[in-house]
Amino acid sequence: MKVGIIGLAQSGKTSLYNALTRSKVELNKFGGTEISVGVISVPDPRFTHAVTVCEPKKVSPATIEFTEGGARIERGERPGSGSSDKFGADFFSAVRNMDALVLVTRAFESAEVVDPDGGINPLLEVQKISEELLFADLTVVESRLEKLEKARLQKRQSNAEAAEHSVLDKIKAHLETEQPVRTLPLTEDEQRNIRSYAFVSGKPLMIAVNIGEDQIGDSLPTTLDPLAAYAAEHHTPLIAMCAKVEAEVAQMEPEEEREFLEAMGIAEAARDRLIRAAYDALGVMSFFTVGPDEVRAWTIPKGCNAVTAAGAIHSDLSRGFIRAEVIAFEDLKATGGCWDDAKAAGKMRLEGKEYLVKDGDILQIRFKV
Ligand SMILES: Nc1nc2c(ncn2[C@@H]2O[C@H](COP(=O)(O)OP(=O)(O)OP(=O)(O)O)[C@@H](O)[C@H]2O)c(=O)[nH]1
Ligand SMILES: [Mg+2]
Repeated sequence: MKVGIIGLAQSGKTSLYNALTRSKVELNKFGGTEISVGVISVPDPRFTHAVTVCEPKKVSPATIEFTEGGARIERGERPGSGSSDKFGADFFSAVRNMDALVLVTRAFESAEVVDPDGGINPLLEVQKISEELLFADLTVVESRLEKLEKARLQKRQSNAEAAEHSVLDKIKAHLETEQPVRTLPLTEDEQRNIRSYAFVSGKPLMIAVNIGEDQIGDSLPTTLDPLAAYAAEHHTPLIAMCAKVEAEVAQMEPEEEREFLEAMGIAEAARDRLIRAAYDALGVMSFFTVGPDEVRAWTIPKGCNAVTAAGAIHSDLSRGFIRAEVIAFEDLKATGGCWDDAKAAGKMRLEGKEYLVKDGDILQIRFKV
């Protein structure tokens, strides 16, 4: 799963990247252009348990890849100069191949960092970037529609193009009401028709509001009420974190990090909260394969059936699917052993193609190709 970190200049993107990936990328005062990519393992107590009881030769947890740096947006010049924030072409190419986006917005006050024009306004930053994402998609849609329309008038439009035309018409109308592609309900066929466009406003979005050290606490500072209302209205997860502090403690050993966060009144690291939000926003879950050779976590869409899950492992497994052998995680845990012990205890079920895989299920696929 690829997650891109975006946001205006000096909002705390690199700090957040460092916090998430436990890296030490230098904070460049004038804005760096280098791109950082970091992969982290997704912490999951079920996975940890399976590793403990199975003692496998190889351990393959679920991972998330964070990308930062290619999607920096220059803030505009001083008020009255007529220029606005700059979204370069590289911004959109960086964003296009991500599965989800984290939008960092600045709420922290700092004497060391120049305030944005018009003062600190995290909601405005979010609105600006969201508008740009919509606008980028609208530009793509309009230029494609122009070509499709020409073909239609010349009566040389294929059926596939006609189908594409009608979805793009729908999307255009939706974007013109200032709503992102993400919120437009589309059928599976329609989604397939437009997949190659990788619309940027269609990507699951999370907002990470970068609060100051003095704003850390149990509840969101009231100054963020408008942002919270916006996030709720747009069904967008909102995560408040102090990137500077989180980046500092990310350099510690996990145990020490937890103690430090606790002492500062932070119940859970931003990293863990963000991972959960990403899973929710993407609508994905995990199943596991376990054994003495490897314990591995697989990421699949929620509500997917056994044959689709098998296909996530290998296309041969979905093609030649016979049955899925399933052990519920709780059953594996209760027997205290690995696959063979749970199976010997009668905890293994045989399921067919249509079985809806549950979060945490442990699978073995019987297949023949
Ligand atoms: N006080 C305070 N300062 C912060 C916080 N987060 C970031 N900063 C400071 O803000 C400045 C910008 O942080 P970066 O993480 O480099 O922000 P960025 O978005 O990557 O900046 P560019 O790459 O230039 O666009 C640095 O000087 C940070 O130390 C915070 O939570 N509190
Ligand atoms: Mg940076």
